Amino acid sequence: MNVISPQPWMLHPDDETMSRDALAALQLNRLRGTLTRAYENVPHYRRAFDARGVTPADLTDLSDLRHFPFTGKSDLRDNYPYGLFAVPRREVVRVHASSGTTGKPTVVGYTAGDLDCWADLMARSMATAGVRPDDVVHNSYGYGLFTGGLGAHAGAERLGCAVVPMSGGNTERQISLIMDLEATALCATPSYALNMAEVADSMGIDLRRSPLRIGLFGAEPWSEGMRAQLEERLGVRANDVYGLSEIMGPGVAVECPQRCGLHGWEDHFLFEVVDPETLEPLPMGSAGELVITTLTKEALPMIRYRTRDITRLSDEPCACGRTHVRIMRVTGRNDDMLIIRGVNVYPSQIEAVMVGFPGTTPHYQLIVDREGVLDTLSVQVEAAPDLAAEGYSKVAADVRHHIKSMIGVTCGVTVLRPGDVPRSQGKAVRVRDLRRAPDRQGPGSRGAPVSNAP
Ligand code: DLL
Repeated sequence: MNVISPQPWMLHPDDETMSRDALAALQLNRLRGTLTRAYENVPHYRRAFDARGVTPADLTDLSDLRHFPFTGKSDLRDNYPYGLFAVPRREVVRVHASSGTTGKPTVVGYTAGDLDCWADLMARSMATAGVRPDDVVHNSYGYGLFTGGLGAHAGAERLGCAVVPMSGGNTERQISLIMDLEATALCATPSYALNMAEVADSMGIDLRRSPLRIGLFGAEPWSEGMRAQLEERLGVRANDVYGLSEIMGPGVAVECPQRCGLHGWEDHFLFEVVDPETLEPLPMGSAGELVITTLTKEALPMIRYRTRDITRLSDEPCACGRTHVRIMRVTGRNDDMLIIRGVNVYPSQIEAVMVGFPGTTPHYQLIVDREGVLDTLSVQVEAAPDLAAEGYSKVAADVRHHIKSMIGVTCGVTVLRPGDVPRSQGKAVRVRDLRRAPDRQGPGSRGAPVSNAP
């Protein structure tokens, strides 16, 4: 285990500033080991490699990874619950699961070594974002099967912080405890953090006057507008943290103070961006789907896992001194994309247009429906508390016009009264897709998607 370095801003300076050549050599070595363990211990990988006519011995260079098969969420489902595990069950000491939108959950597992590594990487991520050992970390990520709560908890403890293990919900109590225990760092989804700011306001508490100074927000897409709102209302510096259960949980990548993308920890993960249609790897800098291969995971090695997250990578040197690749802010998932009358729309684009819009609050929902053969989009946005009822229709028309001119999509806009858009307790539900409502479909079909909120 790494110990805290004398340079307070880097927890693992040797690892975080490794030359790109040294990183590539380490990756090649670790990748060979991972492919071999997967091939030898996981029947699914053996079958998938055989079907592509490759064996671990075919990897002589990192670029050879392109010949190996992808892994998707459906492979986890098809091998539910333990079929992709590469170690005997007695070596697994923890499982987590995500509820997903339909059917069986996705189960992931960890050896004691995996948990140790995760705590290290989450501690490294927190330190990179600016959290320090003397911080009091109020952790509002959900505890339980969701990886957010226990992942952030272990990282904060490993860094040496005092952790308040709150989980989500019971928001008034959370606000009181933030004040009483003098929390200096907040871990939460950005939508829940905004909910907390609102509840604090209603309690007459100004969180900007509290000792809170830093926020570590992730688990869902959020915009620069949302960042501005969170910084203004909570009085924190808001940093982005990324991760996913299939790969580990939170701590796969994090923003450093330069805020020019999230450093993805390449000593433990190999990042590719592929064209979502052709699945061909794209050159550094191109936008596409993020694909991640684990390099050190023992219980659940993942080979070329298709995250569905849309982003691009940058290996330009970062002023912070860290050499690890930067993953640009994830703005959405390719399975989130809506096609409205031929225009591709990501919910995050709507958020980028709307958050901070005069006369509204940053709470919104998108309703997708179908009229005949055409998909329709309507946006429900909430009126600011000081907006008079007579002003609603003008705000609706302005938002509609703005969305049309910025994104090119025509949508209906309804302005709801303050408090009428449901508040997030974890991951926000931004889209209600009525096209898949149960009463619109035949027997055996699935219902409308629900959030995989913790
Ligand atoms: O959300 C792990 C996590 C917990 C990350 C706490 C950060 C903080 P899952 O529930 O498996 O794991 O969901 C993973 O959430 O593929 C993205 O689509 C989305 N996501 C996670 N972090 C971000 C982020 C956790 N910073 C899925 N920005 C991922 C945008 C994010 N999307």
